[in-house]
Amino acid sequence: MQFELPKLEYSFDSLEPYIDKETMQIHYEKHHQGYLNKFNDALSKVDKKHKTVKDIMKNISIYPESVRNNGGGFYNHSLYWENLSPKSESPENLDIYKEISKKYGSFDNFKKEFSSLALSLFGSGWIWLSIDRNGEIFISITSNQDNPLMNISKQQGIPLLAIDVWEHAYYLKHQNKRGDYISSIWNIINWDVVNKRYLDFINSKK
Ligand code: MN3
Repeated sequence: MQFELPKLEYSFDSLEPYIDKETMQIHYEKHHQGYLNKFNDALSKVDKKHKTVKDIMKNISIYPESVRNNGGGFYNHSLYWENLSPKSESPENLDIYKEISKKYGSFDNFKKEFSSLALSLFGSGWIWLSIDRNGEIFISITSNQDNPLMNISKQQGIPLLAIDVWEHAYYLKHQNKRGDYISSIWNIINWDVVNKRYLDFINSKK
C-alpha cells in the first residue's frame, strides 16, 4: 500500500498576501511530494508493522531514520495545509478558543508565546499546539520533520495546529524574517479544523 498526497482544498494563490503562490506551489508539488515519494520508498524496504501514518508516527522508534524524516515530512505537511485557509474566521465562539484563553491567560498571550517559541527554534523545524494524554494543551517545537505524535518526542501529544518554520515555507516572501511570517500566519488559520482536532480528542475520552 502506498500513501498519497492529500488534495489541497484551496488554490496556490489563495493564501496571498500572507503566503505567496510560488512558495505554495513549490512547497506542495516539490517538497511535500518529495517527502511522500521518499516515505513510500523507505516503507517498501522495511517490515511495515502499522497501516496508518498516525500509527507509524506513534511507533516511530522502531523504524529507520528515512521513515522518521520522510514520514514526518509527509504527515506534518498534510496537517499544515489542512489547518490553513484563505477564509480564516474568528475562533471566538469555539471551544478551543476558551481552552487556549484559559491556559495562556488570553488568546493574544497565546499568540505571543507561540511566536516567541517559533523564533527560539534553531535551524529547521515546526511549531505546534498539541494536547497531551491528560487533556492539557501545550505549545512545542520540534526539529527537522519530527512531530509531537512521535514516541521519541520530548513532549508528546496529538497535534492541533501545525506550523512549518523551515525557511522554504516563507523565504521567497519574508526572506530571513521568520517573525514576520509567524505574525502574518494568524490571518490564514483554519480554526474550525483546529477546534475539530481538539473536540475529536475530548470526545474520544468520553
Ligand atoms: Mn515544509
